[in-house]
Amino acid sequence: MYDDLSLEHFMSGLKKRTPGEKEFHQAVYEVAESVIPFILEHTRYRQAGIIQRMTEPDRTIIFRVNWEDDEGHIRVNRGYRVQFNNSIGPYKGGIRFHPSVNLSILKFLGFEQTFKNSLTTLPMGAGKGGSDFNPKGKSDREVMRFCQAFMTELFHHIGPNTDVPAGDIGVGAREISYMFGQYKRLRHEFTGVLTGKAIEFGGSLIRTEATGYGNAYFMENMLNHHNDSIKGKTCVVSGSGNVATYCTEKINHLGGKVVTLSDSSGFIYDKDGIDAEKLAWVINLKTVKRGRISEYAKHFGAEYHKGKRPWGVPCDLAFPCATQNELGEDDAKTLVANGCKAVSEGANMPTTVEAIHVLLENKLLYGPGKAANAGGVAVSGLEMTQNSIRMAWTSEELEQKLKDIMQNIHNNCAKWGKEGDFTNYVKGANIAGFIKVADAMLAYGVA
Ligand code: NDP
Ligand code: 2IT
Repeated sequence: MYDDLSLEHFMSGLKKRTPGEKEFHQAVYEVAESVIPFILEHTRYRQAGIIQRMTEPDRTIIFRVNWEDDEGHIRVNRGYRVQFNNSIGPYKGGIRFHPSVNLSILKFLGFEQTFKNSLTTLPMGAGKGGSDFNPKGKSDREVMRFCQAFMTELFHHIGPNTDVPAGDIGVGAREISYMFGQYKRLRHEFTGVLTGKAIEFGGSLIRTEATGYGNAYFMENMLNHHNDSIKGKTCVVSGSGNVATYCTEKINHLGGKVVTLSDSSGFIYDKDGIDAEKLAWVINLKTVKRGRISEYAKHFGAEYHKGKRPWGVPCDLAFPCATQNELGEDDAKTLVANGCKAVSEGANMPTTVEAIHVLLENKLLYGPGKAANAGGVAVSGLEMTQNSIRMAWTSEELEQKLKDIMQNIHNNCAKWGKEGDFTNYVKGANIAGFIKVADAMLAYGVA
């Protein structure tokens, strides 16, 4: 049945089965490019149809969410949970609230999560969920009512040993708290069913910082592996949310200088660097005042470029930390022309396939999100462990564990991605992530 396992034949079958799911096709293509040649060398994976099974979620739950806004109008949104693969642990992955959310985006994210969670070495399967609800401009009470309504359906499908969601775009501490409160009320049970909780009710220290810190550590690992480091480097970061801000913080700790941040309206360029004090101001702007990054330019007298992304600013290192497909082929060419040496992805799939090819052809060090941003879900895994043993580790212990996990992910990717003197981290991450899940699936037989 799987006689023709060429990339083209496999992708055309996938596209026929999932018409219109362009982000999902893109995520699968990026994996299949490196994993299919590996499968062709290892017939056990081919005969068992592992890649065909891995690209079909275990199940997808889609539901209506009704809620009432502050004016008393009834609003309707769509909720989702894609339970992608639980071969190596309970489904695990974030929840995204953004108007662009659709099945294709959640399937791409759930698929990526399979490899990412495997790379952490912790026992976590893969899932992703969310809604087309837009939290921007909503009052706290509206967000609360939405989160409660969302959880009123979702709670049937999740549990601490079944499926453990967390945050993603538009879902931070506030939303996790509202959802956890509703789960606890509906189930009449206090369990670690969500990660990213507040410290008072079972959250883990360092979880808030983990994705951004982990991404900076991944970059540092790639550079160290090639006899270099972040110290003294000019860095361009996109986004100004959870991942972007804590990535900036860790770059600062490691001696780099971050000169840009962005949001969906534009980017700021601060040639003097975004130091700890300015960063604290940004975190307050984004998490408390819920304002726009343009206000930074006014407040600190920096440049603001409306409607633009930051990739044209000359840099040594680039850290896309906002959203998918935010770095295209022309942006990659600009980075190369400006002498950029490495790209490490805090966001999921921020770089298009064409842009990845440009980076690899020009021998940049390129850390794909499934490896470079795995620190977030890794500390989520550590939050699950702490909930299970009913104890809490210290910040120092957790940061050391995060550092060790990122180093281990790096080394595993470097091992499988070695191409002479060059390290192809895309190939490395895909193959290293694939093996653990594939071997578990083989062990279960046809299940
Ligand atoms: P936040 O909601 O905290 O921040 C998102 C940031 O990205 C904001 O600055 C936002 O700007 C910007 N952004 C969102 N959508 C777009 C868009 N369509 N175009 C331009 N800018 C956009 O989310 P996170 O920081 O948590 O997530 C950022 C990325 O990191 C996502 O790809 C997410 O999947 C990934 N990630 C997150 C993890 C986590 O632990 N939170 C873990 C691993 C990966 P604006 O305010 O204008 O919308
Ligand atoms: O993309 C991701 O890895 C996340 N949004 C975090 C998932 C998690 O379960 O912590």
